[in-house]
This record gives sequence, structure tokens and C-alpha cells, in this order.
Amino acid sequence: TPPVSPFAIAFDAERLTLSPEGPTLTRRMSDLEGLFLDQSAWAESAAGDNPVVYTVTSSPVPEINRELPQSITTIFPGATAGELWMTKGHQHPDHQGEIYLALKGRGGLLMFDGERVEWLDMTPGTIGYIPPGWAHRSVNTGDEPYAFLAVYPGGAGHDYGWVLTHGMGSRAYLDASGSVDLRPYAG
Ligand code: S6P
Ligand code: ZN
Repeated sequence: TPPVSPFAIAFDAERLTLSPEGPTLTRRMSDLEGLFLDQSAWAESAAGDNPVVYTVTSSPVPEINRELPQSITTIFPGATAGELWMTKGHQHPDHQGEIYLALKGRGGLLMFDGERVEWLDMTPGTIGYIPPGWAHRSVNTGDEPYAFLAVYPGGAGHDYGWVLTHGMGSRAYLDASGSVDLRPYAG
């Protein structure tokens, strides 16, 4: 594959769109099987109105070695049996690092290396660094959509099975005062 030529992307900070735009992915509740602690609440929601939990809009940079793709993830506000809406979460098979930049709303970046858990509060302007070997999941902790930009090595890949096997170390809820309450993973 010949390398991509230099090009500019117009980013609309209000509408959170990229132009030109690559593939866009929509993850509904039914795509998040086995991830929420309360499986019956998940099943009821997935079989019911099956809401869109998040979207991922990519730039047209290919996901291949040496390229540096970007994407914008928008997680809608919500909770399933109290557990805040979140991305599936994944590990990069070859343990490559990644950079996130929070754009809109309030969120968290949950990371787990198999033993240690880290949580970064993400508000517009926060750069979250994901070191090699840390599985990562994003969570909307607010009451409006939470959006962030991700920049990652094109050959990084996504291992979703790792999270199903190892979990993410913690689960994110809100306490009575509206602060993030991280609970042991369990289940
Ligand atoms: C890719 C990067 C993000 C996520 C996106 C959706 O390496 O970490 O673009 O793909 O936030 O999350 P997930 O876990 O469904 O891929
Ligand atoms: Zn990633």
C-alpha cells in the first residue's frame, strides 16, 4: 500500500465532525454483551429500545502499520443499573500506546494493566496518555455527550476478548453527590 499523502482535516468542534471523514461506527446496547455487571438489565435494554451508547467517527487514514489514524468517540450520557455508559474497552495486541484529547462533556479514562487500575478525569483540554500494555475504556460521567479524540498507531489493532477475560479492574458508578464511584470489577 502506498503511504497516504499529507492532507488537512476540517474539524467542527461544535458538531464533532471530521471532513473528509472515514468510516463511522455506531455501538448500540446490543453490541455491549458481557460488559455491564447487571446482565439482566443489559439484556432488557438491548432487547428493548436498544439505545446508541456511542459512536466512533474516523479520519480517512488507514489502520495499517506506520500510519497514525485518529478518531472521535462520542459516548451518550446514561447508566445501566447504575453503571455509567462506556466503551467496550480493549487492549492493543502488540501493547502500543495511544493518546486521547477530551473535547466535550465530562468523562473518565479507565485503564487496567492486569493488576493496577488507573482513572483519569477527562474534561475538555485534558490529554490522557495510555501507556503500552494498558487496556483502556472510556466512560461518560456527565449529563451530556462526552467526546474525545484518539490518536493511535495504525497497526495497533483491538483485542476486545482481553477485557472479557481479564475485566477492567473497576466499574464506574456515581455516588449520591454525583461524584464518580469506582467499585471493584466483580463479575
Ligand atoms: C482506538 C481507540 C478508540 C476506541 C473507541 C471505541 O485504539 O482506543 O478510538 O476504539 O473509543 O472504544 P472501543 O473499546 O469500542 O474500541
Ligand atoms: Zn485503543
